[in-house]
Amino acid sequence: MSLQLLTRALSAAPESDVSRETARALGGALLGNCAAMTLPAWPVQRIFAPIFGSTAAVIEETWLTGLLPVSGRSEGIVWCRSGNLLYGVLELDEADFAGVQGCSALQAASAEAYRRIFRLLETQQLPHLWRVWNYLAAINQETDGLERYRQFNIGRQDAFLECQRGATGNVPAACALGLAGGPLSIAFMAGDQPAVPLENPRQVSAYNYPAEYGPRSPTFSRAALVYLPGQETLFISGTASIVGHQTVHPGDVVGQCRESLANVAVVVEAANRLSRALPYTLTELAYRVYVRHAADFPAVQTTLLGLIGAGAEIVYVQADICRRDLLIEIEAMASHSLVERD
Ligand code: 3EB
Repeated sequence: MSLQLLTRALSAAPESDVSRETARALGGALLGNCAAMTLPAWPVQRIFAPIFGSTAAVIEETWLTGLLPVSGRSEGIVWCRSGNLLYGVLELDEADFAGVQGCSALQAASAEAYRRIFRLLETQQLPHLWRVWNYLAAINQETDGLERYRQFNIGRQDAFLECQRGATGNVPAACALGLAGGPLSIAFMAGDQPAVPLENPRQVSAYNYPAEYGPRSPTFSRAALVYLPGQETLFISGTASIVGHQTVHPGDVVGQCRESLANVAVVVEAANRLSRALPYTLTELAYRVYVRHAADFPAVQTTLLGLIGAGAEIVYVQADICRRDLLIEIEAMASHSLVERD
């Protein structure tokens, strides 16, 4: 059993079908101008957002596994399972959730999305949600007196509580970004073993954020260590320029890059204290970096390459970060093999 992330640059042409050569794809993501592309057979999260720093129109990320996957559909979730590992993608159109009393359509859709995910995981007897990728339109827009990210947080937390999962401590690693349009899109990875959740000692845990950031706290951990036979994988959540619970370096994208990466480094240290494998380093991580303003990309790239090194694997995407004053967010992952010890 193994899990490996393969990242490739593609042209946007419909005939540039994604790697059909592999029967061992669990699922993945397409980032960029992918609207015309033929979709692969496995679950794929389409992230319709400009990508930077690549001559390609589309970046394809595919999770490869060591076992032949089994796929299925459940309540709109397209999922694929390989051994005791499951990846799924769910897209919900908010318009289908309008009119629920006392609740915005986005809040209702978010709660329903997570309820469906939890139902699938119970049915598949893979109850442990490890990592979630959340995308929604116009994340910073205020409707009915509440920013849409905050509406999403209410729906998400409601579902965790309703499904008896708790909304603190043992919660998945995640990211939540805004795109120009499109459905509520959620991809997730889950397994039969609990993840080891990690927090960042420089930051208040997101699930303990004070009420000034919204009526309900976000439900995610700063990172997760997860286990497959012979392998440990580190998922680092979207990480921003936040110290304590406050945004630092507002208006200063280079300062925010440095602070975000300093936070990633602290999370890597936390991971290394609990890891059963060899230590993780910043240079070996595979990164996805979200940049709010296209004009900031050159400064972001220069700063991060200076800090991480020119060999770093970094995909840059234009997206809105969940606080208006945040200009960038960094997420990352790596896998290490586990060598049996006496
Ligand atoms: C933060 O630290 C920045 O709501 O799932 C990062 C990762 C952020 C995940 C989420 C939000 C989320 O609060 C934002």
